[in-house]
Amino acid sequence: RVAELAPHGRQMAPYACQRRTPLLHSNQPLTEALETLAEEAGFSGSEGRSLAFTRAASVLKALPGRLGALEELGSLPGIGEHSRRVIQDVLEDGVCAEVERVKLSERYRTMKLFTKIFGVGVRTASRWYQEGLRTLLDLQERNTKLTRQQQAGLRHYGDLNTPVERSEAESTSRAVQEAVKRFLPGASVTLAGGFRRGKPRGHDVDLLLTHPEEGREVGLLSRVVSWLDSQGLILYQHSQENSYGLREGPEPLGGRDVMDRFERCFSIFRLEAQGGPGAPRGWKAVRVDLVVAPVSQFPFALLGWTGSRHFERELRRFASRERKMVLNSHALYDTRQNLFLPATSEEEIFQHLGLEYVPPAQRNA
Ligand code: DGT
Ligand code: MG
Repeated sequence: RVAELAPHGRQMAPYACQRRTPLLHSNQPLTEALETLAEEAGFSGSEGRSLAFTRAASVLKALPGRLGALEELGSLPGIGEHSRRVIQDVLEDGVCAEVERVKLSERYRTMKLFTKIFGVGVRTASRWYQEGLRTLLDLQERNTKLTRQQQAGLRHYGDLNTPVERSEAESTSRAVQEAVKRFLPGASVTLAGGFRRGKPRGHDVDLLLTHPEEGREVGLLSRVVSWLDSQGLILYQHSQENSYGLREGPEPLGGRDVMDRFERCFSIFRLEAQGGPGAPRGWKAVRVDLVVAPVSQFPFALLGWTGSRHFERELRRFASRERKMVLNSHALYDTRQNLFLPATSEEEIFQHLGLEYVPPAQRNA
């Protein structure tokens, strides 16, 4: 049974970064149910519970075939009592009553509506819900105080919640590439995020900029963004300066959702429509993240920005628990030897960690 279930005929490894997780898998109804509960737990501030459901879903995504019976769960790691019940319900009835209740609940639906606004996180959405706000119209009519980012998010709500197609991600990348070429020939633009993992569509376009000569990338981003702006390509942007390396030693980059310190631009592009007769108008708003990495940090940035989020979280957890190393999107630090472990490729980072290399298409944990 175990041999039949586990990839490569081995028992399934406990960390997602030790497994291969393809984009398409055979347990969609189960993972959808578990991920709904993970999302709902996140909305309630129960990070631990959310993580437990996410872990269970991730294990099922790595199975080579459809889970037929509850007994097959026996050999799998990380599936708790609650997840097991959900799986049993879906296997037996096709749906899980608890999940259906959540999906219909006013709180879940409102939280989903609000957190889909660019710039609105769980805390803000939760506060609005408690104040009795329920719709996007409520936000406008009650003059809710919004940041500039949230205003842009609301203005382009429809577009930003329409998936970005791969062709759109590629034309965005080309536009940025052209701008980059004007100011710094030799610099590169790399499409990361879900598209690098092979997803056909996504919620945004994640682009990494670097130059083979360390230091040459400094100052590039503001020039590129100004130029794109002058061409009418930018509907919104706010930039953040590089703040890495201001202190010596490893930076654990605390916070719940580990942010990095690269020079970075959060933006909304005005993308010319790809044509097609059904196109309602000539352009579409698309979320774009531009991140600049010095070449010595580039492999870490690439690994960190390719995702999935769960794969990244598991990599960091593996590094810290199993190897006493601190991994982030800038560097890998060995706390036993008190030194940074440099890398010129993602493969080398996996080697430092003593992990088998997992190609991007298999990081859909
Ligand atoms: P989607 O929803 O289709 O865009 O899917 P992804 O996988 O592209 O998700 P996204 O764009 O939210 O994030 C891509 C990866 O980049 C993810 O593994 C986490 C990472 N990432 C996103 N934001 C940050 C950040 O602020 N700092 C760091 N270090 N990583 C981030
Ligand atoms: Mg993305």
